[in-house]
Amino acid sequence: MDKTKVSYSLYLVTDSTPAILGDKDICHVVEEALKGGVTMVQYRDKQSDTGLLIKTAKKLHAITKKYYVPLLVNDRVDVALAVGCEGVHIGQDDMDLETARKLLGPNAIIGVTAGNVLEAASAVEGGADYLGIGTVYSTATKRDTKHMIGPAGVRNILEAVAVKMDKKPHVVCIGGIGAHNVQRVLLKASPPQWPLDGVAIVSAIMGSQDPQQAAKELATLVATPAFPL
Ligand code: TZP
Ligand code: MG
Repeated sequence: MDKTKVSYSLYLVTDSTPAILGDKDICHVVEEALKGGVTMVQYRDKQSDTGLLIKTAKKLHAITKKYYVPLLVNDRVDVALAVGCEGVHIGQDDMDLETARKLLGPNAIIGVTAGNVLEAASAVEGGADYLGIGTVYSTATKRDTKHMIGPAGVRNILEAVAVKMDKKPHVVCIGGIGAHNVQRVLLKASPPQWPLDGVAIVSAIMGSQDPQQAAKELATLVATPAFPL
């Protein structure tokens, strides 16, 4: 897959916990979301052991490939390598970007979580393909988040990094985003010199009883810029 052709506009991040996935099948939910229009998928599973992670990631990869959508694995470079999927998403406590790039190679998509200017600048410097900025709003999906930065916080980070760096990787934001606020978030979080490419979403799709419809609605909203009122 040519990583320069990838769209970051509606980025689905999975969750396997009963609170969000319930008794639904992860592969079914992801396929429905792909039919609805998600453009990128991250397999995020903090509970399963390595064997199950690899097994599930392989199944998900067989599905995402049918839709020409990249699959990334959260945290685990070893799982991404085992599966041969398109990349990884690493946080500040995971494997460092330089090592991940060495292991995965130049064609892999590597995304990095950034919650402040320092983290974002170092990810840009290190050659991240995209930044996942957040947490935007408080969310039950990630309870360990200490502070929420809001759309203005995302914008401030991008503005500050833009003046220091020539490189501008793709950027999405994450945390508490759904159909009710996605247009406002994109509008308020995007500085003119470095607009967001899209949003990353967990519960608004994974927790929906109709993930295809949820993704469809979000895809339409993301493609329809809000008016600055
Ligand atoms: N990182 C920051 S917030 C978050 C992650 C993985 C979870 C976002 O979940 P939701 O359900 O889209 O608010
Ligand atoms: Mg992580």
